[in-house]
Amino acid sequence: MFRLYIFITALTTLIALTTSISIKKTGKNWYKNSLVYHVYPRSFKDSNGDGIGDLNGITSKLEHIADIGADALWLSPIYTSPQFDFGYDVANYTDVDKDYGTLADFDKLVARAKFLGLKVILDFVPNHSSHEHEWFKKSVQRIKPYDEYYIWRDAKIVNGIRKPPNNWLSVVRGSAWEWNEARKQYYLHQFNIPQADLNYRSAALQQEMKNVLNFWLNRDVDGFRIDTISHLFEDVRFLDEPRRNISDSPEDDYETLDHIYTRNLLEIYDVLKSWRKLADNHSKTADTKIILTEADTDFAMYYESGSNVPFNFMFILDLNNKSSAADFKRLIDRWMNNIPDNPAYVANWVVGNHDNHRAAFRFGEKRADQLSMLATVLPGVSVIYNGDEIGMHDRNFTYEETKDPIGCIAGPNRYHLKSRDPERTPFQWDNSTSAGFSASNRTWLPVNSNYGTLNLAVQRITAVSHYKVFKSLSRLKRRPVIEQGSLQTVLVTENMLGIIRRHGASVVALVINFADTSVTADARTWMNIPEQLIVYASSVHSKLLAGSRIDTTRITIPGSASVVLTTADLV
Ligand SMILES: *[C@@H]1O[C@H](CO)[C@@H](O)[C@H](O)[C@H]1NC(C)=O
Ligand SMILES: *[C@@H]1O[C@H](CO)[C@@H](O)[C@H](O)[C@H]1NC(C)=O
Ligand SMILES: *[C@@H]1O[C@H](CO)[C@@H](O)[C@H](O)[C@H]1NC(C)=O
Ligand SMILES: *[C@@H]1O[C@H](CO)[C@@H](O)[C@H](O)[C@H]1NC(C)=O
Ligand SMILES: *[C@@H]1O[C@H](CO)[C@@H](O)[C@H](O)[C@H]1NC(C)=O
Ligand SMILES: *[C@@H]1O[C@H](CO)[C@@H](O)[C@H](O)[C@H]1NC(C)=O
Ligand SMILES: *[C@@H]1O[C@H](CO)[C@@H](O)[C@H](O)[C@H]1NC(C)=O
Ligand SMILES: CC(=O)N[C@H]1CO[C@H](CO)[C@@H](O)[C@@H]1O
Repeated sequence: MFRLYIFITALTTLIALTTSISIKKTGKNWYKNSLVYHVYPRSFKDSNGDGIGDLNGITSKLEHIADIGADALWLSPIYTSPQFDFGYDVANYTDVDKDYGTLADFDKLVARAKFLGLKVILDFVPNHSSHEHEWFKKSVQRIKPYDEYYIWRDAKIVNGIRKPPNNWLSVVRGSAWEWNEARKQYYLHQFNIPQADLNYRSAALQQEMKNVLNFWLNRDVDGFRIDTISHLFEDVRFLDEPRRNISDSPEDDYETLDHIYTRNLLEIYDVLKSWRKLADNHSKTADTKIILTEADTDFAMYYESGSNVPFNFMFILDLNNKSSAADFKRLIDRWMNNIPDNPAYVANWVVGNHDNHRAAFRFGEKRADQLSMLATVLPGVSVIYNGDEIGMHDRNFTYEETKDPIGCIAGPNRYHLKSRDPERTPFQWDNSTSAGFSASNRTWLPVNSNYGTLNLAVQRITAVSHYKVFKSLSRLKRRPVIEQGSLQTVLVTENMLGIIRRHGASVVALVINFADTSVTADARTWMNIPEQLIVYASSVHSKLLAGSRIDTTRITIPGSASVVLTTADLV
């Protein structure tokens, strides 16, 4: 359980014996083969018994993050916020919300993370601020330069009735415009009403956001994940967006419009480039500051504008438990082939996040390990959502229990289609009160009732567990065969996908059975791998024992199982 590496002094070796310390990756290329662990602070660990996760809680569990082999943790927003949208409505970009602690707690977290060899990445929410932000209050009063920090437009008067300036819809449903009586104008909110869109056509606002990035970089953070950057700019003509022919959605649903004037405008790339420059300014002599971006199109442009990780959401958005082996192969090949030819650009694979159902829900319990295997065996950056390393499940919510504003707004008949609460329940550390998440038995979201048997403590002492599979995968990821090896994707049979990495004489072969029943095939021939390989890791329900030898000319993979085979040098 201890991962001991390069320690120079006897003292640090002693500390390492009792602590899980990652091999610290340093230099310009540190991120290229990294494992990024996404922490949802509200649900990770509560240190003060108020039922809400906090920074000191995260600090107390950093060893777990180092233990599973992560290189970096990315924190969902911790900034001051009325928590209408749980931190995605920022009221002060340079302070920590009282729910989560203080700036001093943050500094302690960073110091401890650095000690453990972990990098710290913050969420940056540039698309909008809370309407409780000082800037918004000053903007309402037309105080310069704040008057231009948000998108304000006059009403359109139709037959004497005040109407929003155009037909734009909010992502959560309904008009994207909200009337402000004090300023006598509408302001734009592409998300919820309390989340006012910032105006990036204001130079003063752009400088303000740079100050925010500098503030955190000066506190030693290693980079940012930039939230829904595709919504940063709107077309200045403010024309109506065309309707799409969608019959089964309410007419004020976001999906009913074609968002040609509000999404993915080219100006985004200039802002991103300016943030890249700023970040590079802080890493002239240090490790690269990483920028991860959430965007839905044209990821080549994001690479070229300075994003190290334009999130690849294929496992979440494009593939599901009905997808075939061929679907996976096609999409993996497409992504790899579309990365612009530049050694600075590496692939990335997102297994899950706080906005989507968990991997174990999307693909089913038996296939929960499969995505972690793909994300770690494929080249590049793996992005894991907290809890996926132990195969946590979604929790089923009633409408009355629902907290996520998107779920609440959708109403009792549709909340289950929109709410993100199911994947945000507290982390299941052990079988004590509230799964060890909190000393209180009243937590901000209920703990999943399966925590007595599904928790980290039990998986640490069980011979075969998601935790152990995950840990062995992250160990493998650090080997040259994953870091530098070649990649080949093969359809072994209609239902069997093979991913092969080779480096010198080392071979890693991930074999996935997409059928519900077992499949036997000649993997040796189709994948061109050695006749004898060793089971390095296998999905929890597969019954293929790690360490056993496999004859690849007649390999049998149980239904829905996946297995990582390697040459003996890698075991
Ligand atoms: C944000 O919080 C910091 C630290 O508490 C404070 O100094 C600053 O004035 C606040 N900024 C705004 C815009 O409210
Ligand atoms: C929407 O449907 C109408 C009538 O069925 C059709 O004329 C129009 O071309 C369709 N628009 C799109 C964008 O498909
Ligand atoms: C980079 O740093 C220098 C000196 O610290 C500063 O003058 C310059 O404005 C910075 N550039 C950016 C893009 O932040
Ligand atoms: C497939 O996923 C859906 C949800 O996306 C789920 O309802 C269904 O149970 C899953 N099927 C299996 C076999 O896991
Ligand atoms: C989840 O809850 C809803 C509403 O209470 C119920 O209709 C549904 O059957 C439940 N699903 C599962 C998998 O328990
Ligand atoms: C709780 O977990 C501990 C080990 O972490 C185990 O010894 C104990 O039996 C478990 N209790 C129950 C009720 O499952
Ligand atoms: C929660 O804790 C309180 C106080 O310790 C206790 O009285 C109560 O029975 C507990 N409730 C549950 C559901 O465990
Ligand atoms: C709109 C927004 O808030 N962008 C991020 C930007 O805001 C939404 C709200 O979640 C967040 O969910 C997004 O993640």
